[in-house]
Amino acid sequence: MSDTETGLVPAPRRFAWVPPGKGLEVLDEETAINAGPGTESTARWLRATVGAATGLPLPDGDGHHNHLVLRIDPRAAGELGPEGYRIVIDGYGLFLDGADPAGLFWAAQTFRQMLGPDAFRRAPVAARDEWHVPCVTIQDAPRFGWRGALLDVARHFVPKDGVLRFLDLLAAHKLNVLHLHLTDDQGWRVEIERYPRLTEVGAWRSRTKLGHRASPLWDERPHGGYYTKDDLREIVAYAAERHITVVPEIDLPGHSQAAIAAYPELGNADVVDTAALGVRDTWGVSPNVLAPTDATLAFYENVLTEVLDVFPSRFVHIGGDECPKDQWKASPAARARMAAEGLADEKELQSWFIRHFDRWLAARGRRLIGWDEILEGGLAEGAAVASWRGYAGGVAAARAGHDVVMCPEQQVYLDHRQAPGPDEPVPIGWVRTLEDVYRFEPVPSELTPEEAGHVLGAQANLWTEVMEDQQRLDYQAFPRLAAFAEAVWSALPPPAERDFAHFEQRMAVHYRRLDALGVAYRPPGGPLPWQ
Ligand code: TNX
Repeated sequence: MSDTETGLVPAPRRFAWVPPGKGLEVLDEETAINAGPGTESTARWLRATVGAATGLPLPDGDGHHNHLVLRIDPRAAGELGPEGYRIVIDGYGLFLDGADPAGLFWAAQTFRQMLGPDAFRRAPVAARDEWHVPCVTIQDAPRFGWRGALLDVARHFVPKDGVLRFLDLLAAHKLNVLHLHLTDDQGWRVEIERYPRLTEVGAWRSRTKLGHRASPLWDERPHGGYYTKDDLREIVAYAAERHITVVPEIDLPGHSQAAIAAYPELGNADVVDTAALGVRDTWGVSPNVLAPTDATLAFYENVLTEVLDVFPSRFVHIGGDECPKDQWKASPAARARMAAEGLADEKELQSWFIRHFDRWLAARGRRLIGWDEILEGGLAEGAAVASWRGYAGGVAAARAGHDVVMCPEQQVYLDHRQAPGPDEPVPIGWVRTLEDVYRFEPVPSELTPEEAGHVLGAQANLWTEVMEDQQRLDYQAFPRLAAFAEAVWSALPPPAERDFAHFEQRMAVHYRRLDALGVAYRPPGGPLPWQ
C-alpha cells in the first residue's frame, strides 16, 4: 500500500506504515470508544458520522483492546503544536491523541478518511461486519491557525441547512474559519431586533439581473431570506462543536444599499432620494453608501451590539471594501463632517468610519478585520487586513505590524471559473484552475520572517452572484476547496516545487468521499451536463 491509496487530503506532515506488513486494524460490533477528558465532542462526532455510516454501535468503553482511544495530551502540545495530533494504529489498538481538543477533532477527520469513502455516507450501504483501517502512525499539525472560507449569503441567500452542511464540509477538510458575509447591496441577512426593517425590507428583492453588466436578462423571480438570531446561534454552536469559528461580516460604509433601502436616513439624502431606493437587484458596486453622520454610527453600533451577542468570535469583519466616494464628494453634509473632523479627503472619511469601529470593537474585547481598502486613508490601530486585491495590501499591513489574512482574488476566488471553454457555467471571466489553487502560497517571499508572522493564514472566498443554489455552490467550491485546504494545512514546498500529480492521485480517492457526501463537485473531466 502507498500513501496514495489512503488518499489523505490535506496531506499529513508525517505518515508511516507500522510495522511494515503488519496489516489492518478492525472496527466491529465490539469496538468501543474510550473517550478521555476533553474529548467528548469528538466522540459525539464519531458516533454521529462513522457510527451512522458503519451501523456500528461504538459504545462507551474504558479499556484499550478493540477500543478507539481518544486522548488530549497537553504534553504533546510542544511537540505537535496547536491543533496538532498523533494517530497510532499498530495492531494493538487505535489511538488518537490531540495536542488540544481541536487537534483531536482533526485526528478524527483523518481517521474517517482512512476508513474509506463509505464512511462518509449517512447510513450503511451494505451489510458489513468489519471495517478496516491500515496500521499507520501519523503526526500532523496545521501550518496556519486561520484556514477559512468566505460564504456570501447576501447575494444569494443560503438557507440554514446549507450553512450547516457547508460547515461539515469545511470540517472534513480541516478548515476552521467560516467568514459569513451577511450584508451587502443586494440583501441583509441577519435579524436585528431593534431595526426590523433591515430584514422585513432589506432581505428581499423582487428580481435579479442575470450575469454581469451588459446582460439584458432578468430572472423575474423574487429572492431573499434571512437568519433569525436563533438560527445564527445554532450555526455558531454547530461550528464550535467542529472547532470552527464563525466570523460575521457587516459590510460598511459601502455595500450598504439594502440597509439604506430599509432605513433611508442612513444614506446621503442630501444628494440622492434615498427613500426611493430599493434593495439592489443588479450585481456590481452600488454608489449608494452610508452618510457619515453620528446617527449612522449609532445605528451601526446598535446593530453590532446585537451581532456581538450572537457571535463570540474574537474577530469581527466590518467590510470596508469598494466604497465609491462620489456621493460624499457631492454631499454638503459629508463635506461639513470632513471639515469638522479635519479630514483631508474622502479616503480619510472612509478611514474615519473604520477607526471608529476599531475603537468600538476593541473596547468590547474584539478585534476588527476589514478588506484591504481599509489601508487607504490610514489603517486603524488594531485592525487586521483581509488582502483580496492581490498580496500588496497584506504585505503593506504586515510590514506595518498588522495581522493579515491572505485571500488574493488571483488565486483563491472560487467564484471565478475553473477552466476556459464555452461549457463552464460561470460568466465571471478569470480562470483559477485546481492547480492554481494548489500552488497558492499565503506568505509572499518578500516578507521577513518577523513580518511573515503576521500572516494568520488565508481564506478562499465564495461570492455568490453566480451561485443561486447548492448545486452551483458545490460546483464552484469543489474540488478547489480541497486544494486550498492542503495549501493552508500542509507544510508544502514553494509553489513551483509542489507535487500536483501526487495531489491528483490522492484526489482520486477523495472524489469518492465527496460522492458519498453528495457534493456536486466539478469532475476532473469537465462540466456536468446540468450546467
Ligand atoms: C469583489 S472581494 C468584491 C465582492 C464581489 C467579488 C466578485 C470584495 C471585498 N469585494 O463584493 O462579490 O469581487 O468576485
